[in-house]
Amino acid sequence: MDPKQRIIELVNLLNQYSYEYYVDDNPSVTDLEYDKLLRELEQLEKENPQYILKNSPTQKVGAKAAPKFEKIRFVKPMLSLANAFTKAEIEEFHERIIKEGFHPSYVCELKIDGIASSAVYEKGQFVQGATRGDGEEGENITANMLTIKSLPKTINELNALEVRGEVYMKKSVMDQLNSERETEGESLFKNPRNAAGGSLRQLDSSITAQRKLDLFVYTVVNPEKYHLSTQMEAMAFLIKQGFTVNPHYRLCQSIEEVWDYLQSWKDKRRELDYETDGVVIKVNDFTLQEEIGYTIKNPKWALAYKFPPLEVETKLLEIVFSVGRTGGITPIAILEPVLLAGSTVSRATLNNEDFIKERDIEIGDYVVIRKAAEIIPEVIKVNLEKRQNTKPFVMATNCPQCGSTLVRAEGEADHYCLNEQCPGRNKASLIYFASKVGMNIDGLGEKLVEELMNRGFIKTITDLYRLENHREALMNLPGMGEKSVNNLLIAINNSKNNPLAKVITALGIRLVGTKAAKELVKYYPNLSALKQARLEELMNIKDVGPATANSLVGFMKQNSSLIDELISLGINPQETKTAKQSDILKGMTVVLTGKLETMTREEASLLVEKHGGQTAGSVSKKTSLVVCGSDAGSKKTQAEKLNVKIINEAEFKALIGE
Ligand code: 3BA
Repeated sequence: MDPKQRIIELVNLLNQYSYEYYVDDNPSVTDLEYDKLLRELEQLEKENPQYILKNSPTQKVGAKAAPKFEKIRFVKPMLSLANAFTKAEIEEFHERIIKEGFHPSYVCELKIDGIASSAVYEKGQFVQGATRGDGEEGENITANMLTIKSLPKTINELNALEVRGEVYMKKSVMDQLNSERETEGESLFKNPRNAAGGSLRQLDSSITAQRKLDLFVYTVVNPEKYHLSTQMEAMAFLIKQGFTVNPHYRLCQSIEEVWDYLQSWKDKRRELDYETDGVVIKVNDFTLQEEIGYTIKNPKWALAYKFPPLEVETKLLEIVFSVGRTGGITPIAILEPVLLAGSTVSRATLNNEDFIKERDIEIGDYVVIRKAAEIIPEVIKVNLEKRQNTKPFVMATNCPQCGSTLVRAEGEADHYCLNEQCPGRNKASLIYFASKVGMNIDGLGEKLVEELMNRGFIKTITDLYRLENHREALMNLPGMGEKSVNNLLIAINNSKNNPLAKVITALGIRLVGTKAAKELVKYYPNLSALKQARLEELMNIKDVGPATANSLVGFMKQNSSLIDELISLGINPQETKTAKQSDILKGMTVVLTGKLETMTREEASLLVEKHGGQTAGSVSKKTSLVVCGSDAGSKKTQAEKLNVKIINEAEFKALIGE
């Protein structure tokens, strides 16, 4: 291709990727791929300097900052790091320094895969937080940084101080959030870096607070002001001020020692509870750093060594379709088995039809798969250079399990099987029902559910509680002795004692996960009550939006006899802490106003309904009662004028017997 054309193409691609990376926190290519293209561009520009474009990524530091936050111009720009992938590149880096007559010692630090950020202190107080943005201008995220527990809000140093480091999310925290998000039907975080970036760029900092972010600090800006002359001293100073620095930094006297350090972390890094993508190597002495100097973008005294990624290429043999409990269809890649991050992988998700089409993936292609933290492996892209004799992908038109026609609603990415009796859906529902988030039935995993279904012992969840009748036959199943059958039946029987919230979750109602179930049991003491829940009632509950309310009501209507059957089989937990129900407000119209202390307005209005009343938004002659919280305004005045009875929150609670 003509170099001018290719340069334009590369600049556009790289700019798009860096936007995805910095702004969306949702990169579509790997760092490795990005770096490869960047090197190609650098080479072409070197050979054809007349074609260097103004917006080329080689001409600026990083990408543009996102628009939502106030911009902050850094006093000293936040530079970026030159990358190295091989031992030769590390030796080259060292040689260049030696050639200029320097003989440095190096500090090695684990490279935390997070979001580079800055924190400014004045008179010992944290006053400003910012992300790196494009390195010249960052985003003001002070409110969000305040939610980070490991960021000290006050320090002993009273001179103005700016420190820089990496905001990150622990792997364990992301896994916890993802398992919650999964049960709530929300999209999952791809990796801790995306999760940290997305959480840090929330306009509502109460959301950031829920994400439990952390921070490792590694830079003191203007260290001479604090009489610091080396990186080792700077780290000690940071620790003394109460910052968290990553504890695994090490002073190395030679480049061989640096290499040993890198090797020692290559595998060990998997055991850490945070993601690292490499090691940063820095000249220890600050005076020496300045003498070695900078390029436009990078300090010449530092280098980022990147670990080999947790991604591999393998052949896509076939695409099959799996059916989820809500009927969602997921294309699954059947792969030539490969070792990835310590385990053999032969299946990976392809998410949905568009995902495959956008990436131009065909059957027989070589594809790159990735395992991010604990999530199921995912196909991320195709290697078109190796394409040979492939077959195009065709989306299924019928359910692979029951054959019914699949539908894809407008604006949705997923195809659905709508057959309530679909054995595939039933199987997925049963597996979910027995799983840890559901009824937590020990010993009843995917394999056994499948076996029991195939042999006709169970069709739906209620059949589990009748397995007792097949005790003898079960003992004849391959691999099942008397003891394991006993244990299974005991575990199934014990599951009847699960609290109501777990039973609700186990039902696998779309959008009703652990969180919503816990909310629901506050108002509905048992399954029968939940069966009769009304749409308007449900929509008043915190964490239950209109879509969830609709899904729940729809489920109860469709599965009315299933619920009755569960109850008659003894799965009928009672919630004792549920709000009471009465007719005490029957026929009354209640207006709520002002700020309530022990409940939200929504919860109060739900209580009114539970006790037979209805709520209204404004006070009129028809109003029976006004409940006034603090700072009540015009509604209280209006009530006084119309002589409507006014009570406070405590009186309201006494009235309904709470
Ligand atoms: N050290 C990232 N840059 C780092 C100060 C220099 C630097 C990093 C580092 C430039 C890490 C580039 C963005 C930036 C502060 C500029 C580290 C890590 N050192 N340990 C040498 O753990 N990810 N990143 N951050 N200034």
